Amino acid sequence: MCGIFAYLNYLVEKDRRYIINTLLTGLSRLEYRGYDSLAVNGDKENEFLIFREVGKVAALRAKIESQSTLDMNKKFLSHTSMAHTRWATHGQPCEKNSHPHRSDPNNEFIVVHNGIITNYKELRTILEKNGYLFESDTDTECIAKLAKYIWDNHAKGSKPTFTTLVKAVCKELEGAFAIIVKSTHFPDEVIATRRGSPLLIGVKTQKKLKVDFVDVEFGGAEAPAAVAQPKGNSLLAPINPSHPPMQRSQSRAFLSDDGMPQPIEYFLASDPSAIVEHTKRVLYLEDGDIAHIDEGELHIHRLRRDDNMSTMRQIQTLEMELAEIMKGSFDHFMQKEIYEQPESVVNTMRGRVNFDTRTVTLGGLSTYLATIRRCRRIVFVACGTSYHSCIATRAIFEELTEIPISVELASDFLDRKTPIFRDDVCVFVSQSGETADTILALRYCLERGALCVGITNTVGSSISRETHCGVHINAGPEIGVASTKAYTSQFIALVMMALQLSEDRISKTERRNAIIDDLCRLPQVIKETLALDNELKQLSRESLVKQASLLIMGRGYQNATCLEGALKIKELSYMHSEGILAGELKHGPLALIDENMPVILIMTKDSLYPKVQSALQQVTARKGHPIIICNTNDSNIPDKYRTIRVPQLVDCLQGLITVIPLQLLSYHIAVARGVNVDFPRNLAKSVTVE
Ligand code: UD2
Ligand code: GLU
Ligand code: MG
Repeated sequence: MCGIFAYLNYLVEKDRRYIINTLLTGLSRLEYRGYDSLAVNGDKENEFLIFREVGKVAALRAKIESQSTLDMNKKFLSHTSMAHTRWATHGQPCEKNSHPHRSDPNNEFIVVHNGIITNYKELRTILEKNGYLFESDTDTECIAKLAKYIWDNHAKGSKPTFTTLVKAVCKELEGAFAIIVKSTHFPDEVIATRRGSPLLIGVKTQKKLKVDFVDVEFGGAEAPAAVAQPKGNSLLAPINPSHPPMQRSQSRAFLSDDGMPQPIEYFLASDPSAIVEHTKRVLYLEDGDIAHIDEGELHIHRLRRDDNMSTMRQIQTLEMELAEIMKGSFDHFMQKEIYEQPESVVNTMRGRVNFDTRTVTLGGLSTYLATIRRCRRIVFVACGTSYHSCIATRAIFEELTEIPISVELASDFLDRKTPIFRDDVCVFVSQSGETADTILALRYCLERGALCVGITNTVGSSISRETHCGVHINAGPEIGVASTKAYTSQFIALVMMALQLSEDRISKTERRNAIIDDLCRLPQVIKETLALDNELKQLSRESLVKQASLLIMGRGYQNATCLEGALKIKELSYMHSEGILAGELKHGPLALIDENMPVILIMTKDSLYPKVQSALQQVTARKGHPIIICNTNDSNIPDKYRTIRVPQLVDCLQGLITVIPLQLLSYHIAVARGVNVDFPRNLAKSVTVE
């Protein structure tokens, strides 16, 4: 795991040797892999020394010790320093990519970071456009550059405070982070903040500290009290056990009892193991907390939810520009997101699937695997597209884990007051992590003592926070209301979960290997499928735009694709569409078929192929003319049928590919019908009402 460690001493004299040693020991306490680096103050005012080394902490220690010009006995009465051990998500493990990252050669802002900034590409593009030169391949670097950008854009007399500045930076960041920021503009101050990734602060003093609740610095409405109680007791320390419950509208300050400056040391880390040897008085930061340490005092501010950024005009321009840049050469976000899938599926698997050893490791589930394997059944709960991702993976989940699975629509699950027990595992799938029905179902299951697992795209969302554990799908921000890349990423996250749960089943090894090998091919295969775009556009204009209705049929693994495809058509083009299980045809839907009813039939090569062929016969016998989605290598399809040919994958992953032509078709039909694709009528991106 990656790690952050920082050390501050105020009015406590320490020499450089002690400081460096403290940092190195802190780093070695954090489980590390990859490489390490740290920054300490130099000899001159406002100079940071940065040491980087690829490999173990010992190598870093040796490197620092070999610096003969460094006066290790130099004393600092007050000093701030930080260190980082990196688990690379963006860019190779090498010196250039190691933290801290800087805003510029003068280190006006330096940052260490754990986590992933999912919108770093867009930020980087805009910052580069504004003349900021990037030095690494990391996502982290955009944080430092962004801080400087915002700083530079304030006129001389009206520069922001350090806290305001970091708040403004955080507002632009998407994804997960714990960061520590240091700046030459605010010597000896440090800001630490987090969203999704852990960060805590240890405090060491001789005298007592008092906790004060001060009104927010800029007045105005702060974020309303969060619905969820923070997990656990965030204030473990005996700093002031009798403090009143914290109001979200206040900022907390930890001050000396008598108001006089007092000697104090602070230890910041991503894990308590690096702190315990120094002090037991620790404070866990919560998401959105901004900790500011200055002159020995610690102030905790809240990131405001609906900040009126009137003092920060350039941020708004930044946001507008960002939206434009993000859309790039695409006409709509939805189109862009469909095209992003070769990349987003990789992000979902990054650091989790090892294609060489054919293993899957979901960090978020690791400590819960045994419990999940022991459970009586797994209940999936979701709405809309997320529900379809559960349907799509149910069969492979059952096959690999041999645990009974049920899939529930959240609203119906609640309506039925479904019985849930302590030995159930409930999995909640939601792109935004804020879907109201799903959250209510989650709380219902929490009350009944079930283990609750989240699958979400949004770090820090309600579902991510309130579940016991889970998996972030890391698909990057999805802006189009109709979900596309989140569907494929949820699908993959669920398959990865099934793979990991079954890793102890030797009998499934061959099957697992086949799946992992095809996961590796996914980006390429998705690209090949996207190449059908022009053909699909033409098809939609020629045969579908003017229709009143469209039936999409298939069975087995393709049932979910039918449902999802029909949902896309409905929500985007306002055309009636239905996903039909081909096995059910004769029990009713066949009555709809005649020569005028448009039908798409999904007939890919898996064990159910013969059964789908018989469905095709049933349809043609009623004069239907289905368009057939089939595999590129399928030579059985008579020429009279119009086909959409997609590459073949192992049966349980095929749905990741067959859904893409339907995403594109629905997009083109909607555009041709003049619908605002990114904002279809009556729908919202995340449905936060019941
Ligand atoms: C974590 C880091 C990632 C990288 C990686 C290195 C975060 C958010 N992720 O990814 O950036 O450093 O480690 O190994 O810092 N969780 C829930 N409910 C949900 C989703 C997640 O409780 O709906 C929990 C999950 O159990 C875990 C944490 O959130 O404790 C992070 O989940 P993740 O899937 O991002 O974890 P991981 O290990 O892939
Ligand atoms: N995403 C950052 C990087 O690749 C930080 C990784 C970490 O958490 O260590 O540098
Ligand atoms: Mg959680």
